[in-house]
Amino acid sequence: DLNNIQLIDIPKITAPDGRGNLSVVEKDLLPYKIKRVYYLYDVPSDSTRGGHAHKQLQQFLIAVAGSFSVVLDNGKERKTFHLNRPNKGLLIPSGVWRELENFSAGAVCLSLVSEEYDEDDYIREYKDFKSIERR
Ligand code: T46
Repeated sequence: DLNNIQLIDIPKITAPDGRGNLSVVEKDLLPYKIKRVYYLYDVPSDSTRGGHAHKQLQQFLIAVAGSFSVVLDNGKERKTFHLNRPNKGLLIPSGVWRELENFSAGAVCLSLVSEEYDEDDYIREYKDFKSIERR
């Protein structure tokens, strides 16, 4: 059910003396151990990233700079999330189709991931995704 997916607050520490903010992802925030970190940047505003689902992998996406949209699809419904704050993150469970779009200039999408890179974990054809989700 996509209604269980919400943006999660990342604790923010504001320096009392105007030195700015710091946000921290500690181990209890995510339901998995982080095995990999990658980030998307220099993404043209008209490009789409993602366009696949994962069999096992879970991930936490953060717009550490700029903004973008994440469209999630569980085979029955679609929901769009707007990520535009460095202290909010989107936890995407396995088995959910995702598309990232509308990248602003300078946007950086940080991804904290539960698995090592494995092309076999990807479902890259939407029709394959639909047929798996229907089972
Ligand atoms: C996701 C979205 C948000 C690697 O070699 N190692 C890696 O860890 C990753 C993530 C990718 N790659 C290679 C595989 C492709 O040849 O980098 C190339 C681009 O990967 P991909 O087309 O999967 O990129 P995105 O931005 O569409 O998807 C990525 C992640 O793969 C995916 O898990 O959810 O970012």
